[in-house]
Amino acid sequence: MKVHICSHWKRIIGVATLAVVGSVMNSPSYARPVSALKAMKLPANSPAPFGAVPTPAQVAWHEMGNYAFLHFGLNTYTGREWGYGDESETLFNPVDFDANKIVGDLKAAGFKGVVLTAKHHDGFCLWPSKYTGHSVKNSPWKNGKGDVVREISEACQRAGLKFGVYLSPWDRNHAEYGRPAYVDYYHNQLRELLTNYGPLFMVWMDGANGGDGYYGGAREKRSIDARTYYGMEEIRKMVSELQPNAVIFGDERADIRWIGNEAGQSADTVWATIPGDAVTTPATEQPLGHGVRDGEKWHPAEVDVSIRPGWFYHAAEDTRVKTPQQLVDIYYNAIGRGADLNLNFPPSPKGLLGETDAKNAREMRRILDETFADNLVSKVKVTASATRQGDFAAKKVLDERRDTFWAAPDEATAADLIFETPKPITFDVVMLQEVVELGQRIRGFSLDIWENNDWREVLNQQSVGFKRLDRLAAPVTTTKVRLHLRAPVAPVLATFGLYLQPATLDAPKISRDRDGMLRISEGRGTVRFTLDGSEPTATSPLFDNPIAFAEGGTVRARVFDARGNGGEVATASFGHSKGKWKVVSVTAEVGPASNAIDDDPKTLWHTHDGQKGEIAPPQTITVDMGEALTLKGFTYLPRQDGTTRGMVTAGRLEVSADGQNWMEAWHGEFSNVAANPILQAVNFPVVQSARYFRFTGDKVAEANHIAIAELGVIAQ
Ligand code: FUL
Repeated sequence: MKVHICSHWKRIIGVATLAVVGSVMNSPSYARPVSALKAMKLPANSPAPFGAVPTPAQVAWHEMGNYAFLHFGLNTYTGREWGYGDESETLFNPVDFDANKIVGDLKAAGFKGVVLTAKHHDGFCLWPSKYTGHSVKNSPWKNGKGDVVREISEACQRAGLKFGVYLSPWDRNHAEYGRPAYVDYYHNQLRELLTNYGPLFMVWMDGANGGDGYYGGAREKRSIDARTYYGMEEIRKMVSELQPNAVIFGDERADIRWIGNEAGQSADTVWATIPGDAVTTPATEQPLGHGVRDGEKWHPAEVDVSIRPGWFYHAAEDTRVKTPQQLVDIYYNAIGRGADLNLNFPPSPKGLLGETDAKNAREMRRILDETFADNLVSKVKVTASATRQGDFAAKKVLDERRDTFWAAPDEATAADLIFETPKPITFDVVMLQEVVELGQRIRGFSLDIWENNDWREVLNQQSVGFKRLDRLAAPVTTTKVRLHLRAPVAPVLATFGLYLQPATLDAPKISRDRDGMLRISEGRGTVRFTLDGSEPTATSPLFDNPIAFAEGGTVRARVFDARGNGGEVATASFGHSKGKWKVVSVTAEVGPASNAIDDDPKTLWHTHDGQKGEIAPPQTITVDMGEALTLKGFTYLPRQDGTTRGMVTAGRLEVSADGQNWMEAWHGEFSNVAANPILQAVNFPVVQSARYFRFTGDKVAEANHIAIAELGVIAQ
């Protein structure tokens, strides 16, 4: 869970002042830095700004476009996504840590900055904070003399990348968490980071809070009200005094909002503004994902997503690194909706990025660079149906500059720009940019191409903002393009571009039916595959007919063209096939319990009766697998339909040989499933022989019932 959830954002209208809990700021020991950011110089007779506009720091952030997240810490060594707070500092020992190499890999993939998890929810600090012993200074790494924050920040400076910090407000280690003393501690830590590590472009404040934790040995649940507890006004003040060029990621009191999911998705329409009094809301509600048109506050979205399923490094995910094409899709979802992209790379326990991670990111960059190298209309004739007096000619949209632009006269709230090319052009990507300094003005646009002596519409959308990118389903060819813009005031356009994506060999589709037969779709070429986790090459076995694959494992497949060029690698992991499985019993079911073992992620076992209400956790399902298996672990797929109601966040798995005598094989937490509902693959501490298993969902993210998409086992 990323943000403080308040389902009725209107509820807090009128709350003007926020309680600042127990924090007195010491005055900084050095001269106050001055903002280096200058507002854009607007040409004479520019239209008046419309509605909310960004601050200079927000503009600088928009201009970055993409930066990289680094999730690194004790979770890297424990395999967890959320540490409990009781992990030993001695686990941290990245023997090959090389900040220049990490930052160099990110720079090569075109990232403009890095945000490092200086402290995640487990409270472990990657810098030797003077306010806690729970940090690198008590680790064996560099004999306790190391400082990851310093090394990454300096590597960024050397490489010309910007640097930012993630400082988790929720701290499962600190004894005083939940009380005023912790707020002082948090502010003190923030001040250390704002003061000692050079210029920062971002302070990333996560909103997650699962309640329970170690808390100095208390091992209990602590509840806080995130609206008032952390002293946000004080934090804002400190950041603006000590790092005036930095933006804060967080709730509506921050500068940058969350897009509402950790899957790299966005809606077709995304507004950069929100109502001035809004609080952040769950992903499914406005205004988090979509923003609100004509909102009073400029509060643009960041798309944060990991290149792997989890945020931290887990060796088991080495084969599940997102492919270059998946990363390209994410880029369009983020940058193409006026958001920035914060793509996470988790360093390994040795302290380096995964090779595939760095390679796929570079390949993503190559595809994007090839696409955007050539604006097919950059030198063509452009005319506008109406142009404002002054230096606003239509051709200004082709000079790639945001500070020179086309603008309509005040009386025109709709206008057309027509681009005529001397020779036919073929394109499948459309790019538009507004002048955000003049507000998000455009409410709708469409694009027509001239075809068979008539106009044909190929695109029709609403929001533009800092940048809009759309990909057409297939390339189109024409000699004339008409862009129609609508706005409540005179529309303004900074840049326009048409591009053609390079051809790629798409990844094949891998599937397995309930009887355990494996299928791989053909694609344009021959399909080669591996079952040992390695990348398929031109000499890997050919896939032609379905093969029996009941025991499960990892399948990787790739299409090769006639010249032997390999396309994108598809990877799919399967547990043991569920063909012989039956539900023996269930403590309650409204959505049938069999839905949890039907291999269909869309159907749910749930206990929410629309008429009678909710049946509360804990709830247990018992499954007969039809044969004795040696189990290394189990899998749980949280509900995938975009809601967190009834989503299990903690549970138990017991096993039995005869269905009578049971033994607990695992119990624990499914960390971060609410924000990132990926497949949870849990390894048992000890391998178990069993024919039966029973799963109990103990805690849920929201509401008071159980909802489960799928359960499976990992057999030897
Ligand atoms: C989430 C956190 O709970 C995750 O662990 C991760 O840090 C992600 C970026 O934000 O809400």
